[in-house]
Amino acid sequence: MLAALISDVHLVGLNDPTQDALVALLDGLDTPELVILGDLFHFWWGFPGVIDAELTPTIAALHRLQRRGVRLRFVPGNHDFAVGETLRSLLSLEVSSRLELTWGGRRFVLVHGDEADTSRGYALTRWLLRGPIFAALMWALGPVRARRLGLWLAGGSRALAAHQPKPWLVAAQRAWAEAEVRAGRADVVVMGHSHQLEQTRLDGGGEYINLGDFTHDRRFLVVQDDGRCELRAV
Ligand SMILES: [Mn+2]
Repeated sequence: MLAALISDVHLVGLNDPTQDALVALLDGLDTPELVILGDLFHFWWGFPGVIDAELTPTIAALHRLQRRGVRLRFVPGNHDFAVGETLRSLLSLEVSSRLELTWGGRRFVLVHGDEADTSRGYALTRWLLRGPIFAALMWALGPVRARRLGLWLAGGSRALAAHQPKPWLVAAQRAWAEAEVRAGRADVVVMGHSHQLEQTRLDGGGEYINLGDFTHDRRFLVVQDDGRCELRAV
């Protein structure tokens, strides 16, 4: 096995059984690489040197992985886009919004998946949340109140439980993957974000995989030595 991939865990806190499941998965992982494709955290705004106490089991588990020699990479999602620097300083992992890797002779393009959402409303939200005004607000609030506001904006854990994949987004993501394959940039495109678990053979020999929603599906992807991809249950 060459790598494990996971996304959309949407960790909330210590009382979240998803965090226990994730830590168990990480501690049992026997791949040389782990790639996290965003929204590992339901909301975390990174403040230098500050670890969100509610998320310490996950950080500790990632640290144990790293000590075992597992290479970690993180593609930020739309819920944890501001935590890359903090993770990088805590874990010295690679942070990138798009990864292009070759495993077993197959070329992989790895993204969070919100780049497929070209709707106006999303573009505006993304622009606002990633802009200097929201950042200034977060800094003014400090870690505790930033967490409270962020989780409220993210919809809390109850909204997450009721979350249904949007059919138009699922279609847009598949089309985005097809375009990458058609342009000759990828043999396999993997993403998350829509929470719609999927593994599809594309016309022209490509493959599209969506990692779904770890909260419900409890799946992760394993890339075998020959580049074959296998969605596994925890
Ligand atoms: Mn997302």
